[in-house]
Amino acid sequence: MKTNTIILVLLLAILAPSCQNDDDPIPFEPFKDIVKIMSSPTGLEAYKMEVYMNEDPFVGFNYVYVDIYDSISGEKASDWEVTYAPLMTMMMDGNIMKHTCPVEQPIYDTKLKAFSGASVFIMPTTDMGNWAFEIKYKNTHGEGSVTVELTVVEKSEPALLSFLSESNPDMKYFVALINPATPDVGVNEFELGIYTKESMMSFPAANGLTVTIEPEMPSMNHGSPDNVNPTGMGNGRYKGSVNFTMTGLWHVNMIIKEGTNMVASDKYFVIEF
Ligand SMILES: [Cu+2]
Repeated sequence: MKTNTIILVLLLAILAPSCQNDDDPIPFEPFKDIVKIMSSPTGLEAYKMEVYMNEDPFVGFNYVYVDIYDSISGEKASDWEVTYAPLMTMMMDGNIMKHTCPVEQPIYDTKLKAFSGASVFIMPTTDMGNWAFEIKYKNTHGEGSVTVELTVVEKSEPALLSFLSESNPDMKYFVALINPATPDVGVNEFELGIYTKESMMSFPAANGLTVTIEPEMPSMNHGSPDNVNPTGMGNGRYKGSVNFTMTGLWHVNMIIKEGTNMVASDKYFVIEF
């Protein structure tokens, strides 16, 4: 009996490589190199939750995908209400302090067949502070949450800039580089996420800003033609394009204004490929 089962499983694996196994009944593979962060029962009936990211969590804009499905029938919980609540607990001057970070609340993506949102981690995990990523869910049967501890690392070239507005020193801004995620020679999509800090628990998206970009190759003292300034798309996102005429180390200089007020005139992302 057991041998038959093993043979059957092997046969299924050979005949249908994408066939599901008991451990992972609904493979979620929207991207090639996606990272599975965790898998957990939700506590509601047979529903299981799986959390995925494009790469290990880093300081900057991280897409976070949540797949919730009935582990018996395979049915997706597409109509559930899902919210993300990241929280850092850190020691500061001998006191315990808690804060969140900018978040794009997830919506169900019918193409991915999973909830898709984002978390903009503003600090790395250290000995003095750690991130707990809580995923709250609600459906007609009840509600609850699953929390996953995340180790957030700083990238070698920062993917997030934080600074005070040049015209308003009470206003803190966070600018995340979303794209190009994989830069290449030629025209690349250039996308930013811009947020402010209202309080330790509120980091709203900053819409209505004017962003001007100018790429520069500092080692060779040249720029590039045909760049398109990013324009607001809502949710604090700004999309344009940047033209890298050769490989190497580039600075993408930015001027950010709110109306006539200067927010930043000397900030840039370093992109090397
Ligand atoms: Cu912190």
